[in-house]
Amino acid sequence: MDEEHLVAGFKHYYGHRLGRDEHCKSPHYAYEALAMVVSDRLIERWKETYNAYREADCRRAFYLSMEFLMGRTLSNAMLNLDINDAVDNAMYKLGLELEELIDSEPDAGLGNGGLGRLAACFIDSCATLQLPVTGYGLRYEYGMFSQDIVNGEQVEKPDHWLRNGNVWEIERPEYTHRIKFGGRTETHVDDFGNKKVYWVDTHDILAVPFDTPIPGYRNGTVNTLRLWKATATEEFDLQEFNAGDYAESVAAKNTAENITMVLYPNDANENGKALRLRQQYLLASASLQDVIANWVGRHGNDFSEFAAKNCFQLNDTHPSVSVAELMRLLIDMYGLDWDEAWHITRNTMAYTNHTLLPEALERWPVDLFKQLLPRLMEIIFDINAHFLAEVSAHWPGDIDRLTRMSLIEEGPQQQVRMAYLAIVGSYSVNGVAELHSKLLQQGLFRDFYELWPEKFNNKTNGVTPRRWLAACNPELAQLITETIGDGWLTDLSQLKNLKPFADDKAFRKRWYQVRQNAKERLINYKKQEHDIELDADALFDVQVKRIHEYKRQLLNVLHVIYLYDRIKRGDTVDWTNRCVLIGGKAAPGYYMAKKIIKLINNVAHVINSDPDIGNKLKLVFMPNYRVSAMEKICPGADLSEQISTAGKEASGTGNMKFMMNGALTIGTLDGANIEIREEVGHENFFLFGLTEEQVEELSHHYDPVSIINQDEDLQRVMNLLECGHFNQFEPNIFDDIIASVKSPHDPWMTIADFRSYVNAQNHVEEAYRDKEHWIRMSILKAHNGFQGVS
Ligand code: B0W
Repeated sequence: MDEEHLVAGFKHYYGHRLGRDEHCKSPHYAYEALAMVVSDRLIERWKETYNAYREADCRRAFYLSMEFLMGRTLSNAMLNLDINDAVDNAMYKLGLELEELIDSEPDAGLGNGGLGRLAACFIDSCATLQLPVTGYGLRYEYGMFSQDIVNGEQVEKPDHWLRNGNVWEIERPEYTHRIKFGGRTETHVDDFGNKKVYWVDTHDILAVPFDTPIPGYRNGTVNTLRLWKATATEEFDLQEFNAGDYAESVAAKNTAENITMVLYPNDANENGKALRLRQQYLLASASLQDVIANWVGRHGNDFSEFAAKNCFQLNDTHPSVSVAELMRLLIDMYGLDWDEAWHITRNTMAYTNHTLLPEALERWPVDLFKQLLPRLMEIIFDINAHFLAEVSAHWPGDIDRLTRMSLIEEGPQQQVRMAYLAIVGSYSVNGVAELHSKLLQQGLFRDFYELWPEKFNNKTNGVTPRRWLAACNPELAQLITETIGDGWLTDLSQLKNLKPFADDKAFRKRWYQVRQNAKERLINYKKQEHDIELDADALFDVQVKRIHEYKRQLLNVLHVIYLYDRIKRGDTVDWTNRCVLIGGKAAPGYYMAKKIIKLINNVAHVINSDPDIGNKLKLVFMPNYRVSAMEKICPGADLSEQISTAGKEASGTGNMKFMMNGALTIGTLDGANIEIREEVGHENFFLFGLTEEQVEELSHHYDPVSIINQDEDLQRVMNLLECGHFNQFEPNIFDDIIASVKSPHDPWMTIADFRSYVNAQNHVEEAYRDKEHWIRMSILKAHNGFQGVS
């Protein structure tokens, strides 16, 4: 771990493994050599952790997720191994800039947004808590697309993150599993009357695992993230080859490998492609076979203790075909009877729901299921038959309820309701914030809650303070550690010990200075991409997250236009300079989200090029928002925008990252905002907007046009939009946006919350002008110790 060994290791890899010398100018190879040196230091601990869990024979959990939004690995690994300073010195000796090497690592962007990042934060925290948790996911060749902005519009570019290899992963072909698709089932009854089903004539592929080490924080533990890559089976190649069709054989290989080629970029949006179902089944089947093979290796075919020793956490419904797959493996492959297998399944599966949005609730057509996974479809029908019998026994004669609760939705096209399959097959169902869990119980899953109230619970999301404070904002982390010690890194509640220091003038001064430095770094980071001057004294008002109507980036833009209009009218007494930074990707097929990006860019262009506006107001769209960008952005924000329509954002986790770094929040009573506000104190949170109940009530008689007519400021904002002020040479391009906010059916009720949002923003400005007061709030906000599950 010391400097000399790090230097020697680096030289060895750089010169002998990568074959580079001092003539090589690309920082990429230096990054690779350093990553190899650091990775070496994880391997022994990794093996030891594996053996320790084996010996302890404790209960193990497997986090099944279609997304792991890991971001970069190097700086997190260095932090957790406690070798930051040694590496820094070693690189200095070698004449290298550590920062530049860190920035050479491509993000592992194997996720869309909050759901994928939550999976990444969880496995990090589990390693720190020394919990025996393994992540199972897919090794997409192409991660989340990279976003360019051309003429104000989003252009997607494929993200071939593995192009230059991946130093952190280890291929483990010895744990390959075979996955079946297609074919048909045959039922045989033996001489004793026992029924056995065979799934035959299948087109198989292989799932090959690649393991990534997940180090805990300075505790010797290294857990595993195992990602599956799809490949063709060998005999498939051979058959075709012998038939003389070499080219056909290679093409078939491609078809198999396509399955893990690309991440679907549809965050909380419709997703109905057969390839996606193949991905889901591959994840479910490979992971379950893996755990079972390990079990059988140790216990033979005795599954009596399996449920007591294993649990599978389903990250939303995406891996929920696991419920049926575990039944198939136990019954068809290991000869258990239905009741035994069902008992095991129901005691090992747990399901986390992440959204109430109807468009994100997965349903698969029965026909597609039958064709792709015929055996699984039979099992789902059987599960449904048993389940509906249970419902009938509970509510005799209640046909409506049977129809509502059936795993199969009837209609012109029968569909499998994946959320219901997950609930029926699990012992635990949780939402991700208190409000969200309550709404699940009272609304979406009400029938199921009435049947099994004991299954339902809440686990409010959390984020890892190692990546989101210690690693991304070392200066602030250092100040905190100097003040209250370093216990907060593994026990966030200790941050409350900072509270008395909010009254200490010298501490406030240092806090302010550290935050200003972070703003300067953010300004420099932005300057590399944009040629725009931002003023570090201005209020940095940031909204970064996926672009979605419910998250209401539009409300933010309406407020910016309102400020612009005020400046133009000379209404600038007691003005607070403000830089509004917005970033996020739109699902490629989401028309309105893409329009919103275009609007932000057009409004930004008008404002930033108007000499009347100057430093009073800037609007910047930050392209290609991703994990590594957030690590640069969140330390430099003053204000975090969490402004979703109440009841729509299940939790939100960006809010937590900003608050740890000392930003204040403007937000609605939605998702985890509610709990954050309780923790930090109402006076340290800028609240606005309708409550979830008010949204629901208003939806019956919502009349945005009359709201506009009664509000002069809003009228002016709408006039600017409607007269084409922001699209002078692009007529009508924003008509759909204008129509959507003016529609009485607008589910996001942007207009309804405009006035209270503007008022809350006025309070923000007032508070920001009182510097001492703002710093106090920043300290209290960051450090009242909000702690979700992290
Ligand atoms: C993500 C992807 C897909 C898909 O690819 O089909 C579907 C749904 C999601 C999704 N993401 N559903 N909810 C989320 C976000 O999850 C995080 C973590 O719990 C929450 O903080 C967000 O509020 C929620 O929108």
